[in-house]
Amino acid sequence: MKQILNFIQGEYAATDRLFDKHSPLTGEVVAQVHEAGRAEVDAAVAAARAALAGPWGRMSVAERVERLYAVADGIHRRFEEFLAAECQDTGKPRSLASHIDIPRGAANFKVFADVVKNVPTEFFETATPDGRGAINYGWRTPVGVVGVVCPWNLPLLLMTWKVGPALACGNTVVVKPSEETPQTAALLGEVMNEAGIPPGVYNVVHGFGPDSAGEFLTTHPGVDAITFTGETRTGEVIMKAAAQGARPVSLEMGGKNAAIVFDDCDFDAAIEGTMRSVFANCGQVCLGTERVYVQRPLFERFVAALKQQAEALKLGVPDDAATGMGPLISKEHQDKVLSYYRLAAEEGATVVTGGGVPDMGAQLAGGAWVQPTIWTGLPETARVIKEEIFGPCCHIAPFDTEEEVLAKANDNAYGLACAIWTRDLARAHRVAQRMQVGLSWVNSWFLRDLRTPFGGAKQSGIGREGGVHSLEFYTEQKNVCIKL
Ligand code: NAD
Ligand code: 6OD
Repeated sequence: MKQILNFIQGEYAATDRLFDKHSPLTGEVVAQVHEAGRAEVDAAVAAARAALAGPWGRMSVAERVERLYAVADGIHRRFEEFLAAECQDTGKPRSLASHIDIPRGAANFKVFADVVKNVPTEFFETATPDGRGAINYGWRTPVGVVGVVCPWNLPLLLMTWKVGPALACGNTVVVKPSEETPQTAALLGEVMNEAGIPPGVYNVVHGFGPDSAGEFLTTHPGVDAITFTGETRTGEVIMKAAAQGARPVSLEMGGKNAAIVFDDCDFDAAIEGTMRSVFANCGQVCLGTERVYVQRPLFERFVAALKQQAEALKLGVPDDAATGMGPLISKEHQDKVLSYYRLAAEEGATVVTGGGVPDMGAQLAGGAWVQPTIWTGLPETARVIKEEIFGPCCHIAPFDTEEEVLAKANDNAYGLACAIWTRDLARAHRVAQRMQVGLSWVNSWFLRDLRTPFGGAKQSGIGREGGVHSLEFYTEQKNVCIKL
């Protein structure tokens, strides 16, 4: 059986507490993961702290940048291994992981290396009473040991989205991957060694949240800052943990994102984009759409077209090039999504398509499969409209006016992202600016430029990462004032 080990001080570390990793495709055990206890978390944090004082802490920005480029190259060189590991852990189509997850894993190192290489510093010339003046400049130092707690939906992408900028800024990290997706974080340890990243700079501890590696890491006094991606409820717990020692947190959390389709849109583009935003990664994307609002003249046509395309989606295994959608991450998550499928019916939804479990044949019967699902007819107060489901499903509702749709789309506790489909440029700006979200896409979805501020409003997050915004979190900026 494949063994997934912790990675501490540049070496793989076994423990005597093993848990099973199940395939989302079949339910069978595909690996055993070595759970880190307090001792391993202590060792990882100690290694990360020691590395701050070692060669890593003394490296110039240029030297760090070269090594981060080498990490990016290493991911590309071992692309097939990362791809196989990610697909085995998540069950997602190879076509998706090879276009998004793995290339972004490499890009997250390259882009943030470029950011730190090119970022200017603040400089002020200051008048003094004696007329000689002073100069002031900003100087960035690493925050120290960063605890990185990750979800399972885009494992390598979201982990490196934190580790890339953290290392670029000179920090060291202890990563806690999701218990569902331990493999790519562990594999990255080898790449770090090959790229000449000193031991202790990148550490990985496996396990769960409460009373396990997640809690041990986030409550550890040796951790200077915590960056987290996951559910809002977990983020609240982590924020409390970070309060001990007044440590900074960056929280990227849940969403219940709206798509707004105006009747002047490019219809085919809106359907294509909405198909991706609802069903990509089996709906397990924090930025994904679960609420679609369509202007009334287009409503019936839109529902019919989305239904037709959802029914044409081929569910299948990662290696089949025809696969458009894989399974959910786990049986536990399948239970959650199916409970919302039942709730939608109880709340009075019309099921346009789906709503249950597909027949995948005997070989895949143990997997976490659900049907792509579309509903109409729910009141805005329904829980299915309000709560994050994180599955391949959406509710479509008609609207008449811009004011009406803004009020509906904004009436939610989350505020992560939205997608607006219109050819009216003035309206696009108006609506994008009035949406209470961190990211408004117009005529697109998941079109990413890593230099832009990324994060959520309301209960979707605290803080912004991306480009120079990541430096705000991963560095301590001091003012140096020199009297001339
Ligand atoms: P989760 O909150 O259940 O788990 C995330 C991580 O936190 C896991 O590693 C888990 O082990 C750990 N954890 C759980 N409880 C903990 C605790 N008490 N202390 C410390 N660590 C703990 O989230 P998930 O189910 O893995 O991911 C899905 C969620 O993530 C969805 O809500 C989704 O919207 C959100 N998400 C948000 C973004 C974003 O950028 N805003 C991106 C991806 C996913
Ligand atoms: O693209 C990114 O940088 C990012 N953080 C995406 C988040 C996706 C959520 O599932």
